[in-house]
Amino acid sequence: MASSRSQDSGALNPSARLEEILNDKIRIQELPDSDQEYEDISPEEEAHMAYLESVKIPIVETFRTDSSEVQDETLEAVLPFLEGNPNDFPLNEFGIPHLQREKHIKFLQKALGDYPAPFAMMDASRPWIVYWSLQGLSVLGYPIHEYSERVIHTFKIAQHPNGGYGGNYGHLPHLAATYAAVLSIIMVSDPTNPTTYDSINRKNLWHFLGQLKQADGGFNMTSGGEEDIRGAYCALIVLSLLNLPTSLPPDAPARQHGLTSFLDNLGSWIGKCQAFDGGISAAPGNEAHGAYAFCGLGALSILGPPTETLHKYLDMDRLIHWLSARQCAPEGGYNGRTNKLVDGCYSHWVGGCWALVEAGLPPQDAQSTIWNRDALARYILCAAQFAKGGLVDKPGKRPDAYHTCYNLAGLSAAQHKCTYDAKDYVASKNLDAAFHWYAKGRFEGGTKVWAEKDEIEHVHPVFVIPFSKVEQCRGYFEGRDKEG
Ligand code: FPP
Ligand code: K
Ligand code: ZN
Repeated sequence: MASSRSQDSGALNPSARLEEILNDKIRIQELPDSDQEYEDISPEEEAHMAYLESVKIPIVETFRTDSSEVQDETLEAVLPFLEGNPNDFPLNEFGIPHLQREKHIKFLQKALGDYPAPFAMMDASRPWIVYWSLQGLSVLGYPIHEYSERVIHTFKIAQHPNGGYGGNYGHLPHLAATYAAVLSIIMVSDPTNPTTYDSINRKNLWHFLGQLKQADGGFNMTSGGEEDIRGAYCALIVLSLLNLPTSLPPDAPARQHGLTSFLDNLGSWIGKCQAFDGGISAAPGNEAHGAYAFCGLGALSILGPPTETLHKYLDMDRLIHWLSARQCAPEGGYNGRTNKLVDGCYSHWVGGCWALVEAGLPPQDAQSTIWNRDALARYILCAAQFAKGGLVDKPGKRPDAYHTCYNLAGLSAAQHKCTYDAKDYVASKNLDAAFHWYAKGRFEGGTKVWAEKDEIEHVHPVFVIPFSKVEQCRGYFEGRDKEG
């Protein structure tokens, strides 16, 4: 069915249109005036229009700043995609573009291919590109085992002789590269072929992490590098997934300050990253940012059950208030910080916080939610899909593996229900907390936005890889460590 939404787009030039919206002269979605057009509108499309109407610019600030200028430009770029269908994507029964699954798969396959010479400067990000692409392909349901040999080879040479991973051969090891490398290896690994898991030198990795632990509880990103909350999250991810001992290696500098465990002072250090406004920042005293909120919540969800750790170290009321304020209206997607612009990658960095936050709240009705999943899905499907494949920050931007991975992770979070079961947690077991999440199928509340065939795979809310890969990896190393 040709939707009225596509017919309406471009009727006004965007800036004139925005002017009128700002002056409250017109409804965001004009209803068509001929009977013929009315017949074309399903109840679901009407609901979509009602949504656009309900979220039209809430407060107009008359004082102009650089921030208000770019915000207006962003609305001009985004609104035509929410109201119409400038990419001419096939629309679902709710009048919203279908997920362009095949195109996104092709885009990510290409992202795993060769790059022209100017991309040499991206070499330090090689592990990230591999991780984003493999995770994006997995969530789209594409079987990634064909990449396993290449992945193992890539990380065999990027593994530093003293432990940890750098971007490529000869690079110094870095915690972000190590995080992305370990997740990539785990995603293509399979317990029936242990050589993939065993390509990780866990003992050297443990020593590398020991060099990064700081006396105040946090982690440096690299030896002598910056200490920030990414370090806490990345370190806990690899410690827990690979079942590494939490005791500090004998040569760890933090031992000279009386610390004996990777976990010493860590929860309270993360707590100090909570800013005055309730958000979480990279390090104590900095500006709160959504990506760091995810790192903080993820780290605390590994340190212990979120039912205990979130309230112990964070003011959750203030954090929830801050996270809620990141969802932009009428865009529907998230921004990363106060007074900044909607961006598809925050679909995960902020959208992915909710599963963790909800796990720490008293049990609620399975179909209720404290965030607007529909609005996020609308932004992703309408505004973040690039015509030729891949997903973007916002309309007008080029797609990349990073925005493709994290838009899709956010879409998955919006589509699915997942719960935490604290009763299976064993405090005496090594970093056991993050292994008690359960995928509970489709989220059925809210209004319909995506077609059934556009439902994508579950993503583990803490590790951000497929659930099955989390279980297989931890199970493999637990078994191995029992053998001694
Ligand atoms: C600001 O960029 C972005 C940041 C300050 C943080 C970015 C960090 C991450 C995306 C991920 C960290 C997580 C791990 C696991 C390493 P900007 O000013 O360009 O964007 P903005 O205007 O949207 O804030
Ligand atoms: K951004
Ligand atoms: Zn982004």
